[in-house]
Amino acid sequence: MGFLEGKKGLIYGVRNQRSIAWGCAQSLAREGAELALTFLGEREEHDVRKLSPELGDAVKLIQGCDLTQPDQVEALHTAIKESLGQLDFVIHAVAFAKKDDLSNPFVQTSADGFALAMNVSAYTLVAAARAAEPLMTEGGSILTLTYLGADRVIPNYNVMGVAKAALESSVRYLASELGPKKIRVNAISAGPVMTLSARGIAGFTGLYKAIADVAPLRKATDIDEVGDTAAFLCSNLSRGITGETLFVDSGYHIVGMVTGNE
Ligand code: IMJ
Repeated sequence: MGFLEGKKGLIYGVRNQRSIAWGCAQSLAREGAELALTFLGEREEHDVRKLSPELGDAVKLIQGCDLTQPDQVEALHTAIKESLGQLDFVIHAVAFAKKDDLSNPFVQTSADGFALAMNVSAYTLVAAARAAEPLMTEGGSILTLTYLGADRVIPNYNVMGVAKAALESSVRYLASELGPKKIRVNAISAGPVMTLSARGIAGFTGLYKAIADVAPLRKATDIDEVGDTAAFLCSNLSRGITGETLFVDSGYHIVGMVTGNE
């Protein structure tokens, strides 16, 4: 019997089979959880509906939801109440910045580009938590995805780094407020993964390969590694952990200097 048997959760951010959210969905389904999945547009709906049968009968609801649209968030939670009844966990794997803002110098970031990245990549966690709270009647676990670029300067990450810093801080404020209701809020800081969100980023392939040379575990991060940690953080096994950012990155973030003799 899986350690998430009887648990019900919502996952935002499955785009295709490479998505980190898909790695999470697979691990959670394997451990016995029932799931609701969301999609953004028509192309995404097609892909999510094609993928979900791979999870057997774990997926109970697939519905469109743009987290920046309050009416869509409300409609989603009405549907979840009908199909799942309650929520034990929510996984937020959502981010967006304008492509130009991930290649131009950071100092050139426009007010619009800054606000867009913040709204989609950080504020949507607050919106997701607010909507989920009334359905988390027996406590719950809220999880988001972040990246080292929140703390350190990573080439081209730019405004996304600022948004991820806001996201990680939001995790702490939400954890503090929702803790008394036995709702935990945490983040996984994943190492670079070859997803749609990473492809086409200038210099990404070089950076991705470099990780395998210098990270303590000498390998790039896979979505199943992130998924298994997500399953742990969504389960009772992690009941003492909240407000935390947990790195799933082969240990890359502890490395202080690389000499070339590794
Ligand atoms: C993204 C940009 C620059 C460097 C990057 C990344 N590195 C990594 C990523 C080193 C690992 C991927 N990442 C952690 C992200 O959070 C990506 C967010 C993202 C990606 C895109 C690409 C397409 C687009 N907008 C985007 N917005 C956010 O138009």
